[in-house]
Amino acid sequence: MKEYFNRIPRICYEGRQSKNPLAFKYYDRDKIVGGKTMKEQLRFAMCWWHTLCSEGADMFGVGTSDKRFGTAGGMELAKAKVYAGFELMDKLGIEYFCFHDRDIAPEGDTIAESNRNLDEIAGLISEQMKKYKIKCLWGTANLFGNPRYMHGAGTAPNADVFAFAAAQVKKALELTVRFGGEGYVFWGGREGYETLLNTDMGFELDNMARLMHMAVDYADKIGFKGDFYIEPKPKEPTKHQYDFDAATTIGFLRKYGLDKRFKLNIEANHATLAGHSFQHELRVAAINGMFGSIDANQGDTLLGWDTDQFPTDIYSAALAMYEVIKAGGFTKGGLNFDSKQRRGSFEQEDVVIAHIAGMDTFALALELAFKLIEDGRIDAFLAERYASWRGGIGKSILEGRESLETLADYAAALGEVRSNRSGRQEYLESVFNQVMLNM
Ligand code: XUL
Ligand code: CO
Repeated sequence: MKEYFNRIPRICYEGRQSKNPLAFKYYDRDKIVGGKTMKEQLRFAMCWWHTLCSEGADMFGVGTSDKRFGTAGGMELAKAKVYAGFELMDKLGIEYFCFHDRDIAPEGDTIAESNRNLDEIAGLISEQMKKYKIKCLWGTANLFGNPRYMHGAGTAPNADVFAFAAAQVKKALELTVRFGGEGYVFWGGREGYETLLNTDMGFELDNMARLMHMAVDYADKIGFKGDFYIEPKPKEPTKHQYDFDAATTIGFLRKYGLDKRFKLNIEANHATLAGHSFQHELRVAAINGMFGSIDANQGDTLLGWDTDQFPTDIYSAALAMYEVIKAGGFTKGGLNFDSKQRRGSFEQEDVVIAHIAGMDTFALALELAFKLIEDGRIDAFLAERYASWRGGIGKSILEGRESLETLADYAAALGEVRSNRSGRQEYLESVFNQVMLNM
C-alpha cells in the first residue's frame, strides 16, 4: 500500500527532555489526568479541509504545499486523501476527524452526481474507519464555496438557493449518520450581510432558523443521535456574520426554539475576531448550558482576520481547558484542529509538526488546568469574593425577601459601603504563573 507521509514515522511520546521534532513532549495519550486518559479528555480531531485540502494559497499567490498526493485530481485525488488522511491520523494517534461534504468528494454537475461521488468516497472512509478504529467527531455542509451561495445559503434572498442548501444539508446529515458522527455543525458561511440597504435581516434570520428546524426534523427521522452545534464567528467572509459570537447565537437559538437541540462549537480565532477571549466565549456557552465542542486554533493579535494558526499559546489553551473542565469536560465534542500551517511551512514534516505542537499545547493545558483547580487558590478566592451573598442581606435578596423599598431602607441605614475588597487580579495572575512554572 502506498505510504503518503513516507518521511513520517509513528509519532510517540518521548517526554519533556526530548528534542525530536517528530515526537510528543507532553501528550502522553494513556496518562491519567483528572480520572481519565489524556486521549479521553482531549478527543483530538483532524480537520479534513485544512489538513488534506488547503495548499496555502492566499490572495497574492497560489498554494505552496502539494496536496495532490501524486494524482491528477477529481475522484482519484479524493480517494488518495482518504488513504493519506487515515495514515496521518494513525501516525499521530488522532482518533477523530471532521469534514465538510465538499472536502471529501468533488461536486458534480448535478446534485445526483455530487451525491454519487460522496457515496463512493463514504464507502472508502467507512472501510478505513473500521481498519484504523478512527471515528467521526462531526460533519457539516459547505454552503459557502459554490458561487450559487454568493448571497448566502439558508439566508439567501432567492428561494431556489435555499432549496439547494437544504439538499446539501440533507446529504451531509446522512453522511454524518453513516459515519456514526457525534455532532453536526452549522458554521454561518455566507449567512450574513454586506449592507443592510439590500437586506431584510429579520426575514433572513427566520429562514436560517427554518433550515435548522428542517435539519433537526430530518436528523430525528434518520436516527441521528449526535449533538447539533452552531459555530459563532463575527465577520469573514461577510462583513457581518449573523452568528456573531456566543451570546448572539444563544439569543438566536432561544428566539427560534432551537436551544434545546443545539450547543456551540467555539473556535478560538473566531472568539478573538469578535473582540473576546477564547475563555470568554467558552464561559458564555457554559453558563447557558450550551458548551459543546471546540475548533482549536489561534489568531495573531496583530492581524484582524482568521489566520487559523495551530494553537501554541499555552496561557490561552490552559484557560480554555479550565473552562472545559469546569463545564464537566467533553461529552460528544472534542478538540478539532481547524488550523493550518503557515504558507511558508510547506514541507511534508510541517503538517505533522504543527499537529504535534497543537496536541502538546493542549496536553500541557489540560494538566495545567487540573493543577490550577487542585491548587484551589482561585476557587477559594472566588468563594470569598461572593461571600456576602451567603448570609445577611445578600442571602435575603437571593431568597426573594427584599424589594427596592426594603433595600433602600437597608442602604440608608448602612450610610456607606465599607465592605468592598480587592479583586486581586495581579495576585491571581501570579498564582497562574506559579502553578504553570512549577509543573
Ligand atoms: C471557518 C470555519 C469553518 C468551520 C466549519 O472560519 O471555522 O471551517 O469550522 O465550516
Ligand atoms: Co471552525
